[in-house]
Amino acid sequence: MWTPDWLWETLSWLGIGGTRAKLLFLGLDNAGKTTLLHMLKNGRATILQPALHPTCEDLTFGFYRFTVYDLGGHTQLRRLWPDFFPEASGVVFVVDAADPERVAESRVELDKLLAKKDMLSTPFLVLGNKTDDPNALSEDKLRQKLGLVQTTGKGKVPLENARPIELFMCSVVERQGYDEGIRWLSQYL
Ligand SMILES: Nc1nc2c(ncn2[C@@H]2O[C@H](COP(=O)(O)OP(=O)(O)OP(=O)(O)O)[C@@H](O)[C@H]2O)c(=O)[nH]1
Ligand SMILES: [Mg+2]
Repeated sequence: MWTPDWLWETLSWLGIGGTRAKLLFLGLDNAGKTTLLHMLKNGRATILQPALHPTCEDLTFGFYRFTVYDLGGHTQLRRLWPDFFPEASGVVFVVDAADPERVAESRVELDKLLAKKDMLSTPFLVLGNKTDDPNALSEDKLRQKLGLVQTTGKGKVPLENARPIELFMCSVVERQGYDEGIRWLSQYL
């Protein structure tokens, strides 16, 4: 069962716990990484330019405090991603579910990340973003296309030997779905 929000917030306010985990926001350009970061930090979506360089923000999410590295998804910026792997407590990999033609490219990048030696036990939250868009793939279709058929499970699942990985569908602009995903990820940090 989930810890209720009020308890997390009270513990955080009392300064009990509240580890600062390092999260990497990864995924193709235009997936919605920076929109998510701004929503988590400021509670609203801002009009944003594509990333020109990696950025870093501290934020609080209930009981947890995160340092988030938003690394930018353009091809040139993807080359910088490995520099951040050794530090990562967890990865949030954002996929534009409303751009089915680029899901295969997302899968290539995701598979490369999952195979990296320095992240073999790093938990991965995959967010299928933009469910508000009528072109968005269903969760089942996105799972198939990303090869995420056998995943950890969405509940509070005990850590076994396998790396935790799960797909959550979301719409950042409509503030839906990502909270559950980040809560899920937090239990493994
Ligand atoms: N419809 C819809 N659009 C979204 C959503 N989230 C983000 N967007 C839009 O997607 C576009 C790209 O968002 P960004 O957050 O800049 O994408 P990014 O992943 O940071 O891209 P790079 O910085 O290039 O790596 C913007 O026009 C956002 O407004 C969503 O939930 N629904
Ligand atoms: Mg960005």
